[in-house]
Amino acid sequence: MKKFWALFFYFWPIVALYFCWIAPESNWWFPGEAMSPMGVRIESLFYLILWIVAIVFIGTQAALGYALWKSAARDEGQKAWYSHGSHSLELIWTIVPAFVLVFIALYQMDVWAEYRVQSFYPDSTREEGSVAELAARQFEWRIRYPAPGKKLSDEPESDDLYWVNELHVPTGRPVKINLRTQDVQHAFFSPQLRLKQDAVPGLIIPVWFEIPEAGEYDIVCAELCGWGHYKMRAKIVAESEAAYKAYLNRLQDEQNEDGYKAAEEETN
Ligand SMILES: [Cu+2]
Repeated sequence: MKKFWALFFYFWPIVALYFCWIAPESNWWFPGEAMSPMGVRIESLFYLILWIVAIVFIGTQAALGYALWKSAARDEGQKAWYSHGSHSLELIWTIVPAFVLVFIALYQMDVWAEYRVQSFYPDSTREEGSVAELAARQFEWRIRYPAPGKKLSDEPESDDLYWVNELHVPTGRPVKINLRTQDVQHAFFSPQLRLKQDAVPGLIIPVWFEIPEAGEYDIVCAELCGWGHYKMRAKIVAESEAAYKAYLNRLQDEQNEDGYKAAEEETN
């Protein structure tokens, strides 16, 4: 009976490993492929950590299984054996994880700096400034662009362009946006870009990303911000430079349309 329980407890870590193994191919894993160069790097960091954890997991489970099996196979009459532990083993399992953690901390510094530290953002984004402001509020994303040819200012300008829940950006180059919130704390999350940043009341947080391929990418809110949190879904529309410019021009025309021109054309 003891052997049965030893095998029973041994079975579950194997099931867990099996599911981890088949998860990526069965699409239970990430929300699709990483669609930005930074996303690919973040994913490779994730996999590095996952591999380290997997090796430790397999090692500890194998040791546990060995101990379970050995004691299950022991004679009924055998006496218990007490130990005060092993000083050298304790040293090893303290020093090795410490080195692993320091290694991970140093290894991810470049990616982290480029992802989060403004002075490491791509030069072009610092020269160009932000292409748009993304302001979260309960429960939508408000987008403000500067008028074509102008730079985005922190305070709204009279000729700014507005839209809701659809952010247009050009493909193939790094772009920066200003993230804000108009009420509570929200979090800007784009799963395919592997990009996540809290929007904090009172702060303007610059976020940059680069999308090589034209298409639509999800934006969701990753901070439980109220009853309508679930519906804070929006999208990034990445399109060619020309299509992006045309979109802004169209937005400008629509926004400044006062009906006068159309009416004049009708009477002619
Ligand atoms: Cu929210």
